[in-house]
Amino acid sequence: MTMKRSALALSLALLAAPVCAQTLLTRHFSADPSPHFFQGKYYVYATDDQNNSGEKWDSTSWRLLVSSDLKKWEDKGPFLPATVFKWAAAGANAWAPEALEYKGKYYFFAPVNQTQIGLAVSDKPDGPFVDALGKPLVDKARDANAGAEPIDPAVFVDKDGRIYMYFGTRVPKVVELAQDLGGTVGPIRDVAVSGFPPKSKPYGEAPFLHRHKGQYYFSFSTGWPGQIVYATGSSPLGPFSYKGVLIDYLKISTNHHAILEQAGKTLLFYHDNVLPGGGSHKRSILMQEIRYDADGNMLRQ
Ligand code: FUB
Repeated sequence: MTMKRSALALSLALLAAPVCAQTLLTRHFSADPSPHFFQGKYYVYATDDQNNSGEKWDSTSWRLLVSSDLKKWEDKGPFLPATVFKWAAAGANAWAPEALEYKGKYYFFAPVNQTQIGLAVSDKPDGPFVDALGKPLVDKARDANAGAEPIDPAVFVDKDGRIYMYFGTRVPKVVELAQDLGGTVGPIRDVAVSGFPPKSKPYGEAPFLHRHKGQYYFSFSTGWPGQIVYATGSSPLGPFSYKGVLIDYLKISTNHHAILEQAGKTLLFYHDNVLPGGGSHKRSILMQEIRYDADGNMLRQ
């Protein structure tokens, strides 16, 4: 596909943009960002759209981007193949990942083949990672209420130390994780969200949970295409009340974001179609600083 001059100008502007504007992290296609601050550096774990067929999300490895200052990003390329999980089907797709620093180790939550979520572990944020369990952490064929697609894991550690993993399409799911991360604890539950305005689609995918000033924010995509919307509540398990739109519809089929609060800043990471040759299967990761108003509403501008 030939790049239009306006798209080229946008891409170049994005690459040179300061932190408070939109920043493009890499010129390699990547999507579904999971941003973290580990050992004094920023790490973004991602779906590797650079190496998919362009027709499907069929890449088989995850991609890693690293920065010291949020301005210059090193693209470490595909850093972990889905074959790290011996139980995964041959050629299993590697989709939207998550990471967690926990008790001196680095954990990588990895949806494979839209049916299972694996857990890998490493002593360092950039690996090498090994399978932590020798079996899936969540398995559609094994676990009750795992939903249509156990994908898009997002992990939240609450102030009482309990660990929750959100995931799923069409119906948002949450399950508590064991304190040694050796498995799940209790049932997989549905997450209740109410108060959608009449024109909004319901929950689609890409759940994310964070806490700000004592309030829990549950944000997610409303589907294909979808908006990133957010809802708030007083417990990490919900119920949540719809509050508003964080990212409007994009001109591609998916919308997927994550929020990192670090050094007094709230950073929104997401993907869009901004590079030449881009599209629904060739996405690019962007970052933008956002803020809250006095009532705790999330503001993008
Ligand atoms: O990248 C594959 C899938 O597209 C993700 O799992 C979804 O969240 C959507 O972004």
